[in-house]
Amino acid sequence: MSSASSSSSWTSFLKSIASYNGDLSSLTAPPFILSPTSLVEYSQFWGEHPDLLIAPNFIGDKNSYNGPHADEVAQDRIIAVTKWFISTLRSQYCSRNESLGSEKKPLNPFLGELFVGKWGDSTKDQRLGETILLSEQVSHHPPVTGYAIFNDKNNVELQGYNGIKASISTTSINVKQYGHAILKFKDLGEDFLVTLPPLHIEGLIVASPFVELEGKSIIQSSSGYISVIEFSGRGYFSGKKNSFKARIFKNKAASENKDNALFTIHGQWSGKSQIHPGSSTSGKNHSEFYDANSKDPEHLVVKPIAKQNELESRKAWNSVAQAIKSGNYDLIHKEKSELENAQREMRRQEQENNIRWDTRFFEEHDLEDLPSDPSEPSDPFIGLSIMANLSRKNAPSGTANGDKEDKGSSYLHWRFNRENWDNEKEITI
Ligand code: CLR
Repeated sequence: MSSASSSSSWTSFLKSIASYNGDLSSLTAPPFILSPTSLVEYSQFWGEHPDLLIAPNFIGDKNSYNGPHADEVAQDRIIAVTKWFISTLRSQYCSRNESLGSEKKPLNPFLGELFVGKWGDSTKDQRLGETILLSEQVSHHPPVTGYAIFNDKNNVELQGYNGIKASISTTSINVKQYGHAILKFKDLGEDFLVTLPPLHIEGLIVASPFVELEGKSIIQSSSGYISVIEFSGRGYFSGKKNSFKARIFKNKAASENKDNALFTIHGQWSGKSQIHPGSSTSGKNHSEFYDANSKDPEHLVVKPIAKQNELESRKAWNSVAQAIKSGNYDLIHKEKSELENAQREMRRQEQENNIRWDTRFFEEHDLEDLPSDPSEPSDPFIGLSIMANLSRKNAPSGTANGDKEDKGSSYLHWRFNRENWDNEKEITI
């Protein structure tokens, strides 16, 4: 056991977890477990392999759907999207352990907090072009982050939003994700829906927390093809941490029977994985799918703090982040309270004047009903969730229609408004 785990501050943290009230941000964690990074920054982990994100755009073209190789092209694209998705997981779920030694408690973003930046093009032939990230805290209570990652050269756009609900068991924190991502290849006319897996945090007793994924993620293509990705950790079917098995099917109906898998991919998302044709992973006929350690993540380029707007995360949290780095508990508390009190005062004034904070780049859409006029463009989530038999309610991500979690009466989902970005005057990349 580390000295941290026997410290009284960790013991009292574990006790505060035991009396958990549903709001993770209310846990008073000891300084050594606090991260100087706000949760609004986590959207960047979707884009740290721009080449893999854009790769499907180079497979066939818009007309491939009608050509003799239509099936091949659609299969190659869903395999490429699955590879990109697997490539995001190491950044999403291991990067704190790799850079800070353990999972940490992120700063709880304030309403309207922004995090923006770009990825350059690291290819020799410059076929990728620049990719931009816009991330915005669209709700504070409960915390919800909206994001858009777009590449105009290739007409590719990923957008989504995230929220979590956590519950506590004796040895772990269990987290369900809410929200989804939508990946659009506008030149190909093909869209993908990506659902977010549940996760849990282990290692609490020994004061070195880490994330393990569980359950599944679904990637549904508008071509019909579907990729079903199952997660498991140490002690489950493979015995290795960060394990997954992804099966690619012709469509949702085919996915009801695992023997129908056209490809089966398995391995570790934080390490190596293999792809096998068909539904078995025992044959010799396989090749490497992805190696998470073969390629470093490409980090987002963010303006220096001096050039940032007051709403931008690193500028707004700068003094808190400095205090966390210094490990001075009283200073952390003082700096944090200052920011939080200013926020409370803003909300109070808004209420007094009967106004509501306006989100900047994202807006909520009610997706309960299909558009009344069928020629009206509808949100891709509607068609894709119908194809995959997924609920459109605000249920945990990936909830199937009729599932026990498929309840509630809200069908509101956060969507990116590109025009708002095109007309933006104050926030620059
Ligand atoms: C946020 C959305 C990202 C993926 C992701 C990765 C890690 C998750 C984070 C999400 C939500 C907040 C989270 C974090 C791991 C730990 C942290 C659950 C889902 C909690 C709030 C910290 C608890 C404190 C322990 C470290 C003791 O795309």
